[in-house]
Amino acid sequence: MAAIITHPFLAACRREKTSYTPVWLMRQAGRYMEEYRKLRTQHDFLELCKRPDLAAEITVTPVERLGVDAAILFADILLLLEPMGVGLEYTKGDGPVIHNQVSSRTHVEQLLEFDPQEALPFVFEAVRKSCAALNGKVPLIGFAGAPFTLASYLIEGGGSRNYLKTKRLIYSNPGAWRGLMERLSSLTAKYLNAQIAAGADAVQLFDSWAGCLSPEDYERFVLPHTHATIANVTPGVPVIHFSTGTGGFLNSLRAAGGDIIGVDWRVNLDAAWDYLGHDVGIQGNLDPAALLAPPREIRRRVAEILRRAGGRPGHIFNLGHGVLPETPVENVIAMVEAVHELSSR
Ligand code: 1CP
Repeated sequence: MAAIITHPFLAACRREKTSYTPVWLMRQAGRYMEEYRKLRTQHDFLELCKRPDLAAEITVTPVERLGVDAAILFADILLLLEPMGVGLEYTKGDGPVIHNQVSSRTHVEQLLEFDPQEALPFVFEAVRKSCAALNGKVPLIGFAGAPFTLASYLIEGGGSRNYLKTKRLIYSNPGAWRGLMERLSSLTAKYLNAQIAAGADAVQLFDSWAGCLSPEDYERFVLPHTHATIANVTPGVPVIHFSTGTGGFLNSLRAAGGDIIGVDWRVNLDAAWDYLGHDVGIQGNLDPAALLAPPREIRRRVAEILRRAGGRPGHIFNLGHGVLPETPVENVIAMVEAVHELSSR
């Protein structure tokens, strides 16, 4: 246990000095990895999520293969939506689909109530199995979707380009929107706390699509609900609050909470950190596409981000979004090595 407490990832979450900058990658367990693609030929995605033995294996493999400083649970943000009775499906090539979309207050009221602990036992078993397999080598990050990003999937029925259905509901039916966000906010906090109770050492909240909003809309319609989620996370457990495309309202992301704010590559890391204030940590922010470049160029870009972080405590190196399926695994390894080597102090 002592090894975990002093691990660089958790020290960085607390903005303590570390001997090098810790690094992990969003989607480090995914399709760019041969081991994962092989498992996927035998099992569909939801089956992998619901088999704790396989989910734990997928969680641990990248830690061994890449030398990263944290593991992230293999699961998906949309698993929490399935017990609401909305009909979740992962279709080949097209990503996730929600069959019964939400477009009115009646729909919000029809969403089934449940306790995450009882409805998603396989997630918590995967956390326990992952922790056992990691055996204190690196911490385990649990995660959930933030209320806005989850709501957008419920309303759009999948990914979206412009989030028009979501915005229409916000603008034309603010009561239904508030009801939906309150439900998602309390559910998400319970879900994260159950992952923590099962052994997760830190949690990340993914607000992947918040960047489609104006600063004013984020502040009025999202911030209070994300704030409520984060405020209800078990005290003392680090929270990473991640989003993309939100460089124009990082102050509001900060106000919503989190020990570490995750930023993408559309903003320079030093400018983002100045904007956030140096009394909060930062995670990021290499463009995932940079991992398609030759290793020498990857190293140059890693050095540039470390220079912008300025050796200040509280930087966790990551991509600005998930690893792309086209990424060569050797390039990921080169990135992790470059971060460790160039940040050693
Ligand atoms: O094998 C496959 O075809 C499934 C691909 C896949 C994988 C590997 C999906 C479907 N989800 C995942 C795992 C996953 N999802 C993890 C595992 C841990 C890791 O290694 O990081 C995590 C943290 C997520 C989180 C997630 N799911 C997010 C937030 C992060 C992000 O990328 O912004 C989102 C938006 C989802 C929804 C989702 N699930 C799957 C896909 C392809 C998507 C995105 C679809 C879209 O663009 O709307």
